Amino acid sequence: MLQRRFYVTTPIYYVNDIPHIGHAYTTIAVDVVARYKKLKGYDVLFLTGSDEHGQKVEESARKMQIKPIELADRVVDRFKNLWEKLDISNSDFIRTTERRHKDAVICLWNTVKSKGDIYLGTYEDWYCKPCETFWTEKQLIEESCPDCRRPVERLKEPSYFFRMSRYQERLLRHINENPDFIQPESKKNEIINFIREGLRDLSVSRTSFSWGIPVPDDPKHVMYVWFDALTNYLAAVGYPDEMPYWPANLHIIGKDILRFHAIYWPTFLMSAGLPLPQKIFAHGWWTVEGQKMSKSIGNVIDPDEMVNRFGVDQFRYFLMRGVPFGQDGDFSIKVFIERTNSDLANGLGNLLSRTLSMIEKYFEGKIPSLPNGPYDPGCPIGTQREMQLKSLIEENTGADFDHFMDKLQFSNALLKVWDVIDDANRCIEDTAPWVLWKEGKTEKLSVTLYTLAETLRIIAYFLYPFMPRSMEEILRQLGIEKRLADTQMDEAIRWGRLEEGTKISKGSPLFPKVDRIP
Ligand code: ME8
Repeated sequence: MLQRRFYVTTPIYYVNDIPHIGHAYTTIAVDVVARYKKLKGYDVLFLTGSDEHGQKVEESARKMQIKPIELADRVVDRFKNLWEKLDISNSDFIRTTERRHKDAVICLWNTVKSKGDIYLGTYEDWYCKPCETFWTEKQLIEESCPDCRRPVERLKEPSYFFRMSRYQERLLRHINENPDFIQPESKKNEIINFIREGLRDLSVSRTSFSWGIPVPDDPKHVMYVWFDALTNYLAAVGYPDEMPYWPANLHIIGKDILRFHAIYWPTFLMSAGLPLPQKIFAHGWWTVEGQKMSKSIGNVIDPDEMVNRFGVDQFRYFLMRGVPFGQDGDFSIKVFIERTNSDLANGLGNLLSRTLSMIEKYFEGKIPSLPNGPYDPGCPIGTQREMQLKSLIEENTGADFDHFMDKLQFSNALLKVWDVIDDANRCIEDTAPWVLWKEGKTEKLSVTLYTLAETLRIIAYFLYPFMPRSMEEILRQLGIEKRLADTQMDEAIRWGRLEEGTKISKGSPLFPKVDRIP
């Protein structure tokens, strides 16, 4: 059977900044989606990469007295190392300085030009160098860039233009006819309003610097970085050759770059006669302890350091659970530690260690058997409490969980799983296995512990996209050899798959409690 494909991307990151929490956030979110879709049986292509051209990179390199490509090489190494450290499962990493990318960009340019959509004119407007963006007088805020509030400069130069205005009505129609195309809803409305104000033709070349892809037949011009950068999504899937993975199912980006993805990109694609991506999702921004994150304030959160201090899954979990995806949020170490302790150390970690300790103590470290009919309402040994937990897991990990994952409501999906974890911990209190042991009620005790162990096994599948390393470890401690990464979940999560007699292998605590800031 042909596997269903799923193509998901991160933005490609600029190489004149070092990786921070913003980069980690987008990339972890895409990793969660990619791992989830893979568990669901999709053939997933997960693309990330680096955006290496442009005036900013050229200038940063000049200041450092190195070539732009040397700067890019260094920063790309840092990104790649970080992705490894964060257990990012990308299938490809595209660099805009690679041949395959440049060829694709040139081809897209020529195609758009052949449609009559590129012409030579003169550009004059306000330009924000740090954002690589032109602004009209009207858009400026207090004479500064409306995005970053830094000073802008007046630029006038010959420039090629893309006839974006031609696509205004078609784009609006597409957005209206495809309600999921731009998400979340509030961001979609911003884009609709922006388009309604009128799309101007877009300047797509520069003559004021040279670090970029030269315009075919007019090498004084290099292409505008966004024309260059956006094309990465096509280049990686083989454009202009056959592209089985195109159109992309999902571009996840930060809210600051939605306009480029939801207006420029679709109009380029329309001009080239290519199908549009299915969904563009813009996530919110993190502030840090209530303040904007910035190098000058010195409050930039370094993901590398977070992993060293607290652990990779603790960091991944917090970013996905802390704030509803799509909204802005505040990053505070105090809240991070509180959540790590409550949800991971006391919640999930405790459930695992208590369950496995009791299996060690009462059943010589082997998964106990299930007597006949333990989950029938009339079971003579009385297992209503265990039945209740089993029903909850079936309810909470069914359609609702999938719905939340498909809508990228990660924190809601996690809440569903935590309902089960909390109930499982309560089930231990309610059934008091230590009393059953003392009273010699072994049959009943085996139902309780089987139910808890099976709950843990199933939970591991649902949390795997978020915390892959720890969930592999849970399965290992439960004595299961198969790796989650190689499994499809729909079959595996059926209740009762955990085999009686499996030898468990308890390890050290999965999520140690954080007593103080390390
Ligand atoms: O924009 N909180 O690259 P970039 C959350 N090269 N997210 C944040 C953040 C914060 N405080 N700060 C930054 C580019 N981000 C282009 C993309 S794609 C064809 C080209 C996010 O390195 C930001 O929203 O500036 C963006 O998604 C990414 O980190 C930074 O991308």
